[in-house]
Amino acid sequence: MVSVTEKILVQHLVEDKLPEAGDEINIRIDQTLTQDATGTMAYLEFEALGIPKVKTELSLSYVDHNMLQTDFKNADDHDYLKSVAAKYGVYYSRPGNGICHQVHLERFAAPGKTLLGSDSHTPTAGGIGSLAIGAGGLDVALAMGGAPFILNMPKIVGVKLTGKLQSWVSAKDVILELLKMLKVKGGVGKVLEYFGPGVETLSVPERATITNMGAELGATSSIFPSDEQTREYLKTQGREDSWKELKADSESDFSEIIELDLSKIEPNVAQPHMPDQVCKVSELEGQKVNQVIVGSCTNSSYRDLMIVALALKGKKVHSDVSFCILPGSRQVYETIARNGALADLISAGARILESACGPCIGMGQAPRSGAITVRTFNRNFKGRCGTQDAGAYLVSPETAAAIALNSVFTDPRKLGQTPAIPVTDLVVDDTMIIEPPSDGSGVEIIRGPNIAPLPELKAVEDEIEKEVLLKTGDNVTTDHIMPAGAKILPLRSNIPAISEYVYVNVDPDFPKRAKEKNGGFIIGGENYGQGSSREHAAIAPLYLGVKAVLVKSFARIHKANLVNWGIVPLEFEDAASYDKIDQGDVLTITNLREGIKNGKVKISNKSKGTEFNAVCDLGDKSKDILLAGGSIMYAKSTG
Ligand code: MIC
Ligand code: SF4
Repeated sequence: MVSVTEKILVQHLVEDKLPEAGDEINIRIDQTLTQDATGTMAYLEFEALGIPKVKTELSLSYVDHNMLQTDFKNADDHDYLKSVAAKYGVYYSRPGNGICHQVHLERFAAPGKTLLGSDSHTPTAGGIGSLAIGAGGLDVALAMGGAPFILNMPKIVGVKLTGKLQSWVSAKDVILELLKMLKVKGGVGKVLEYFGPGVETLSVPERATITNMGAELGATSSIFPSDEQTREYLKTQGREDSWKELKADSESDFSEIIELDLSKIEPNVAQPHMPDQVCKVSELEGQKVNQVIVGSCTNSSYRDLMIVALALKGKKVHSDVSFCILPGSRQVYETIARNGALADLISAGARILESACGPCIGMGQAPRSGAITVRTFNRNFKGRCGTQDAGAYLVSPETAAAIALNSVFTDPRKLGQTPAIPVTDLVVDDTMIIEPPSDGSGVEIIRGPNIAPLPELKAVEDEIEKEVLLKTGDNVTTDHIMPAGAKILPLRSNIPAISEYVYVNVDPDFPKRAKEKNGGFIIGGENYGQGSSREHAAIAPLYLGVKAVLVKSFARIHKANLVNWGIVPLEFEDAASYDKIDQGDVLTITNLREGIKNGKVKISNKSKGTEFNAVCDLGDKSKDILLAGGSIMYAKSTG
């Protein structure tokens, strides 16, 4: 036992022996978090479990995504979340208190704890030495009910950091460098554990920027050791008592080691439309930019906003740029308001938005047609910003500041001497977090008219003969499958309504066709379902009748979501079979249940007169869950 990851796992494993990479494992979850866009579904599911109170050490419900209140829907959902939290013993972080990952890092995350969150960027808390994993809402609901979380034992990859970052280069450039090396599926089935002498040069918020974007690598989680930097951070939060030291014993047992010399890293930028399309900022030097936004769970800490404020102090944002700022939490917001940095930002011409996800999830600030928009966020998938033909780029706060001043891509090292970030007392005030009553049984749950029942769930059928409804390529994201944005997100608690938007930006006829054909198959390439944890990318296709998804490979969370909702996840045994299927082909599967149990399914392509095999690569418990028709059906059948 050597790594931090293994040390935490050993303390939380339900099994009594340390598993091999790839084995199905069950881990106890200490803390859970939900956010509003996935939370409404997660709490509806929790209610369906019939458990009177959460069984975790700590569960939190954050409201940060569905913040624009253009009609009653989002506000109704906020009240549902508030009442359901009080009833079941969940802390409720009110709208305006900040982005779940930022607030959780500040106020609750702790070294050595396991955290499961219904958001793919939950590993942000790995910056403080917590083993934090993103999952679908149903998995989080089950964990709140005290069930262990099932996952395949990841490989533990060591990332050895040496050296020290240059001036104007920051943590975002580090993770972009890794994305350039490993690409968006490079972390699948792995935990990235950081170690080495470079670690102590990074503060906890900087580490959290790196672990946050491990999600873009597809990693199960990312984690830093807990050291003096961690203790220092916890002290600023008045939580030093949560500190304990956690470090890897030796580097010899990592399954693989990646070395990164921090001093060699230059300012990086991810180009449209994938976070791994990384080049140096200097390579784009001089190209025109229309919009710059600083914020999101990746880059909105006190440190990040201060560096921007200091870079802009006494200067003006270029007149061709729309420049927005979103402080990651009310703590950050109030601290920069009190120390004057907010005034410097306002004076420079920044548009200040509330502490929330906002433009990161297309909830406002969509750029103009054909715009070049530069953001400190983590995802730049096509159309995610709300404007289909905009080109979205991802950068560090330093680079964002340099571009805002010049309206063209600018290497921030041209900004001159790096300003020192003043050490300020952070404003610690938890009054926007509502503690649940010790007995919530009398609390009445408030339900708006936008809350619709879950779709009908059925055990997996033994024979399926259906059409291929859609054939997609590699790296399809959950934003493709189930888009977000200001118009669609308010429908997250209404599956029939949201299902009308499945795949609309890829093929606007998909929902209509799926219903007309009475359901069918989806064919995909590598890394299918990467990105968000949204289980709506499984539930809404299920509602439209999708029975199985057949791909070259899956992203972890989406595959688990398919199982949880009884859609069969299949992978081509021979990737070449992918080329021999077309949209509209009729596929037949007989003995599907037996095939799932054996892990191998024979499929006939009736239209082409061919046959091929697919693999159903799941652990035994996951197979039982799938066969039952998903986790809810499984929970009912096992009492
Ligand atoms: C995202 O960044 O895509 C989201 C919105 O935070 C999602 C969750 C969701 O779809 O609600 C995520 O990353 O899991
Ligand atoms: Fe919110 Fe964006 Fe972070 Fe998702 S990635 S949690 S939308 S800030």
